[in-house]
Amino acid sequence: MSSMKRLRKKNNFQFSIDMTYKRTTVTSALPYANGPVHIGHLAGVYVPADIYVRYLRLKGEDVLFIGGSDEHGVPITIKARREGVTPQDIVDRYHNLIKKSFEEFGISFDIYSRTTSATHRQVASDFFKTLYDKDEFITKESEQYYDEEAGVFLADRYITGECPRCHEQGAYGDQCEKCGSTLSPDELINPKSTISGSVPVKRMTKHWYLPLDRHEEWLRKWILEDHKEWRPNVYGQCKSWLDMHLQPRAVSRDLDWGIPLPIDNAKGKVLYVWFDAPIGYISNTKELLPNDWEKWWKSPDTRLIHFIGKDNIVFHCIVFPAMLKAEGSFILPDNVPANEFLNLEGDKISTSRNWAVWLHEYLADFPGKQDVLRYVLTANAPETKDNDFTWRDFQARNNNELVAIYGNFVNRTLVLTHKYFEGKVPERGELTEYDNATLKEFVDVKAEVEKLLDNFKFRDAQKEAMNLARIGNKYLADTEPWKLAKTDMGRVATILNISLQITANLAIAFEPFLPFSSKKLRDMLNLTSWSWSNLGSLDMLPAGAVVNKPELLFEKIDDAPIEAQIKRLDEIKKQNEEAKRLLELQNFKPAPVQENIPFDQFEQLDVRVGTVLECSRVPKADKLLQFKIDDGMGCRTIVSGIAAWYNPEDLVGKQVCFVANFAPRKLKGVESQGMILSAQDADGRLVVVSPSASVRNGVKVC
Ligand code: B3M
Ligand code: ZN
Repeated sequence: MSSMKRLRKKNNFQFSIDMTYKRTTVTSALPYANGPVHIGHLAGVYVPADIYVRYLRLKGEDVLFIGGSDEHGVPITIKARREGVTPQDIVDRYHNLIKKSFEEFGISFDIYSRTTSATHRQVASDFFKTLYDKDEFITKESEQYYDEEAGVFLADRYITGECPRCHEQGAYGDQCEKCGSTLSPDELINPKSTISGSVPVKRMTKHWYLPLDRHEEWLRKWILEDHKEWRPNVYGQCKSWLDMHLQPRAVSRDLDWGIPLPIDNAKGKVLYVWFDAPIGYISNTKELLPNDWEKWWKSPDTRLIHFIGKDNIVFHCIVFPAMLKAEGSFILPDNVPANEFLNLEGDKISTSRNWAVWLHEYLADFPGKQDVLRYVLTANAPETKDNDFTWRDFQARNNNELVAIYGNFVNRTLVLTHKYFEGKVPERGELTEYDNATLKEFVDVKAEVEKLLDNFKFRDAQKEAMNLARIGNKYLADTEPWKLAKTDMGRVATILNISLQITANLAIAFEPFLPFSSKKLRDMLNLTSWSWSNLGSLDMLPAGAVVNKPELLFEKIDDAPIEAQIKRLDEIKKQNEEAKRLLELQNFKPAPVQENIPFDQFEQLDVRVGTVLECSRVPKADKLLQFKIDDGMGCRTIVSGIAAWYNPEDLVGKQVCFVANFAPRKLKGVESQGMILSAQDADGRLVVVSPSASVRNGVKVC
């Protein structure tokens, strides 16, 4: 039986309680099998889950790590339709790619299965049926959009139209991607079905709902009172949901892709993807342990931990627990350490805009460097707020931390051991005060790493592990064994013995974080048995044991591959901007014509032609150009906001049209005596208006 002290916050002071448990079930969100996985997935969910599981395993605890692909839902059917293949083709393709990426990055699932498996279909059906038989659902009839040509009900994503807020064309029935508003299909102006292009009609349909309102009371107590130790972002999101009060949630859909409702009179209905997906955790456990799965889900001495991203909080903290409770025989999650999002070079990661670092591409570009990415993603883990991944930071952390601190210490220790002791661990003599002080620091690190890992603070825990390497590096630098070699080999032996023990400790401390490097290091040290309890021990390598010649644990990363990545992203950004511009041009509709005016009102406007004599940028104003115009009477200065679209020298000598009778006004300290006329294109570009043939400067435009 393992026991752990857990900090809980109550009434603003912290107290700890003793909890005992026998085993831990760890799940990580099931990624949708409609695209490859990227660094955001790894940083947000899979690396932290894997660190935690490896840590528990090292401690000798009983733990099961469950993963799998989420293979239902509308986006998969849309992708299939677009490519002219079946949804099964799509999920087969991506399930295998995702599974392989996780394996390559050392995400040590006990099982990675999928929600199209036969076991899952059965488990999810049975789960629904149990709730149905227990009267845990209600049904409601409502009007939904229906495509009469295609003969199907339309999921919100299948309806597009004009956004009622920003008037963007092509907004979806659930969201406008331009302005980010959450929409309902009813709000769209001129809705159209994306399947047939026809105008959808409303039709009555019946659905099954989980009445979350019935569960509100116990959820409120269970989360808000009993789980104050949950991360503030998780607790806060739950609180705001509960404060708004819970509504019944539909658990069925009219769709031909998914798990059919296992009841009569429900033809064409499947389980809503968010109903079946979390049950996937259970099915995958059952697939792995057909005869022994129940204790991992039903035994009160099992802890259940869900690793997820912030967009999945409500499903894991409110909806799934309500499902489990309604079923009646399951335990509830003990903690849900959800992360915020990871951005890439300052912008939100986006699959549709290809703004991501895909794991399979990373591995092709940086073969063998899985641990470097794991390290950098944990160092920047978005645990409390959104965080940013940049290639420069990636390079700096590799070169200045992994290579310069961890790798350097290990390498120096092993090189010196081979130089002075032929690769054998030397005897340790009497310890000095300085040795003892170093060892004390290093034992403290163990306690600190543990406390942090127990509280899901992976980023700080890794920092502490790196401190161990820092302590080692400093120890070697301060004791300088290479200088003592001529005079005091006994002392050199002690120093290297201690350094070697620290090295062995590093292999353990980093195993949850950097499993590939830890394995390499253990092999170098010929360390065959180890566990978390050895951490802090000074006797992992007995005197006389042989260590191998060092290989580099980490290699320096040069500028060239980093610049290549940055260039790739720059190109993607340019392509995205160009695509957006083309779309804007395509969707252009002329602005409505303004109200009529009398002719004399037009005559009041004095528009003339002049020649540009000089043109230059206005200092400290990146939008403005400053012109000297020959207006036929002399030279006038005009400032114009067209700098984004012109090189100043290209305009010199051109004739332009300008308004001559505006009162002068100062722009960024320059007095402008008029306004140059431009046409504004659909994408916002300004194009200067010129007469189609040369005319005298100063003539009027009429
Ligand atoms: N597939 C959403 C996501 O990938 C969803 C998670 C399911 S966890 C049961 O973000
Ligand atoms: Zn909009």
